[in-house]
Amino acid sequence: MLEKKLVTLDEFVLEKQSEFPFASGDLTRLLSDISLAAKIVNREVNKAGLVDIIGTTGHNNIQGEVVKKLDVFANEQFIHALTVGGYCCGIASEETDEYIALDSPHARDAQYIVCIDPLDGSSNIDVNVSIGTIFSILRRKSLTGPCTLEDFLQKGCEQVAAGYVIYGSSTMMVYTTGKGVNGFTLDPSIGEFCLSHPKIQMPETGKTYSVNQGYFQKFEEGLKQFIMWCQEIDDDSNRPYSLRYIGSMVADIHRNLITGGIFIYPATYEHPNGKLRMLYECNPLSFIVEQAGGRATNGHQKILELQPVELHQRTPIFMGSKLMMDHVESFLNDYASVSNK
Ligand code: AHM
Ligand code: MG
Repeated sequence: MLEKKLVTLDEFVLEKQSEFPFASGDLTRLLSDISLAAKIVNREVNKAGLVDIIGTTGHNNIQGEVVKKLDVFANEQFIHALTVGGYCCGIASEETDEYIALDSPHARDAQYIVCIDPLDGSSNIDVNVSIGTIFSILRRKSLTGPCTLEDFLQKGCEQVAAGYVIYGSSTMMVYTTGKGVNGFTLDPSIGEFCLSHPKIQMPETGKTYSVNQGYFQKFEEGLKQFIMWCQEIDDDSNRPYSLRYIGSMVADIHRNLITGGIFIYPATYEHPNGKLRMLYECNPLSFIVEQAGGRATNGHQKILELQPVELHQRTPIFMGSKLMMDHVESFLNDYASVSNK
């Protein structure tokens, strides 16, 4: 019997390049730079528990190298890979206050901008729970020379590509270039991401809602009502739903993408813009969810249509299976006039 041929991420991306007329190959190389950095980060994530044995932040490890906090390490790896690659002219990272304009002769005139959260779910790093990397790729607006802030402040619908890496029970990279969503699992024995989840489609509805319910009292009335509705017993709609909240957005979204569900990080009365960042958390994951057939909004407007005005802007976010999104939005609308506090 013939064995099925493994398709690696690099092969797949290269093959798909032909779907874009006049493609220069730069996006292909950019994705390859990101996946290389992800493999290096994955190696360190897998060793995270050994930090207690070989030293902690600021201490020397056995090789005499300084051991860094993983999120700092991940940030450096992605920035390094993108800088030496030379296929993007600027990077915005959750870990750096200002954007980085790359100024090597090649990078200055590169066409792409990358927004990245190098290691999301940082509170889970020390406790062996899944964490992730999220990235968004935009085409620059300025024509040439060093990139500008305006190059970063683009609506999510302008994204050329977006993806995430989940460092979980296995490591996966999931990405879209606006023609569906595909997932690749890292085979550690050959060090390659291999196509494992082609054409991911999010189920129209699910049985899972993901929200930090500890903050229930701080939510707007419509959301409280939706959560109580999720908990009601109703055989026809398969309720009560299950609450699953990992506190790592990538992991919560990944599960919901595969099995159906809704993820919510809403406004609270203290934080009207919620917690999550538009450019490198909400936009890329919304692009993926929409490409897989789901929806993503701030409760009222599509995330991908919001105009960012600052680099680290936050937005409330609701994203998931279509029918569950319809339900939550109708609760939000019905109770819109009930004041919070
Ligand atoms: P981080 O970028 O500091 O890691 O924060 C983002 C994370 C998300 O992955 C997750 O959904 C959320 O913060 C959890 O926040 P909370 O603990 O408030 O529920
Ligand atoms: Mg983050």
